Amino acid sequence: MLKPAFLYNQLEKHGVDFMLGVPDSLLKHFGSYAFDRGNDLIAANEGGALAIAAGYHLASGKIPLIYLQNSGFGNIVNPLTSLTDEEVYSIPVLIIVGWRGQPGTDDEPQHIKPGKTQEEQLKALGLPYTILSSDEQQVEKQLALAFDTMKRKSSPYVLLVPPNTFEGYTFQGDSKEKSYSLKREEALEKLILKFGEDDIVVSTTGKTSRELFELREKHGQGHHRDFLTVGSMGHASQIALGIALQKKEQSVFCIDGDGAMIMHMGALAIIGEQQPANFHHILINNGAHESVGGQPTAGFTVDFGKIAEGCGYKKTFRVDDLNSLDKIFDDFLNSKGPVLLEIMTQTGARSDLGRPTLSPTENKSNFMQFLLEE
Ligand SMILES: Cc1ncc(C[n+]2csc(CCOP(=O)(O)OP(=O)(O)O)c2C)c(N)n1
Repeated sequence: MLKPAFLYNQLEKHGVDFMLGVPDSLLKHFGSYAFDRGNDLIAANEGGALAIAAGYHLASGKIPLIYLQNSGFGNIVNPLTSLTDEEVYSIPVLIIVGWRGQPGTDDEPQHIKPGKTQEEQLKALGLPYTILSSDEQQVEKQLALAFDTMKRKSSPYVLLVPPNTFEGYTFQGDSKEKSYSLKREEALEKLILKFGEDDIVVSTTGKTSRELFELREKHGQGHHRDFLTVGSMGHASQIALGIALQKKEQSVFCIDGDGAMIMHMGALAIIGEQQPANFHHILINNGAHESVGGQPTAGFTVDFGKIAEGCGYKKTFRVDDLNSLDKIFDDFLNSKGPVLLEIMTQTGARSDLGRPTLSPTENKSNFMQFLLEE
């Protein structure tokens, strides 16, 4: 296995002094190592990371590095093809991509298609790439070729990183980090006990949906009311909006994460503009991309309440303990939407947290049956 420090030092030898990205579970050891060494810029989304890197190159002439999970590859295709591409501005950027769903490995359904098509996508885009080795000598050679190619062609180069490439590294974290006493799972448990039989729930990507699934099991509530957004990070609120506009007689609850909300924050503007009266947006804000290693988001520096109000939400609430959640919940529920409830929590999850045992298509069928029944 490859030591994150080894790759980091090699990159520094090639003159890389600007690294940023969107966290990924496969790259968490490298990303955390880089973060702890001062590379503390986490982008809103992968396209944003590439654009920031392009700006850095324009201002320094040097080659930056971005890292991302292949789920987010779609988010960089636009700036890859219309900004950094050789036929446009021709900007060199080293792009490290965590290869979830690599053929021959076991992974969750939402990672199968991105994994299976990853190499074909790179070929179709004409992007030079290599599969990162875990052997140090090999890596040195691979980097020499990557930097030579980037300098020669003045365009991006991709290092694809298969599962289990990196040795472990324990994230030291952000010293600015605040801590709240409430756990995400405790907040979710309180919420599902408050939701009614007819309430529709759309939950965000990562551990929120996994915890929601297990809590429904624990309380014998069934899973038919929940749409688990296992992929498509940042889009849960727009799925919920699409539902809310059709199901005006039912309350729709979107349970979002701070990383996900920031990833596609424009969604709030459209919810505010559409004014769905039945739209109840719940943000679980732990200030981190907790599901993939805990690297910080801008969640604790953003005033989400003000943003939502500025976008046209009718009312916003913010709580950081179960008592306050209890007290304000009826007001939140009975307020005309769109409304936002921000729940401040700590990071962390149970080590034995499982994954949904229903497939996405089973989830969809049960959910649609619930939505379409008279
Ligand atoms: C487009 C995209 N980029 C990255 C990922 C990897 N990913 C899965 S969950 C997650 C973190 C989500 O953070 P947040 O919404 O704050 O929820 P938390 O994990 O903290 O509960 C990330 C980055 C992804 N699934 N899709």
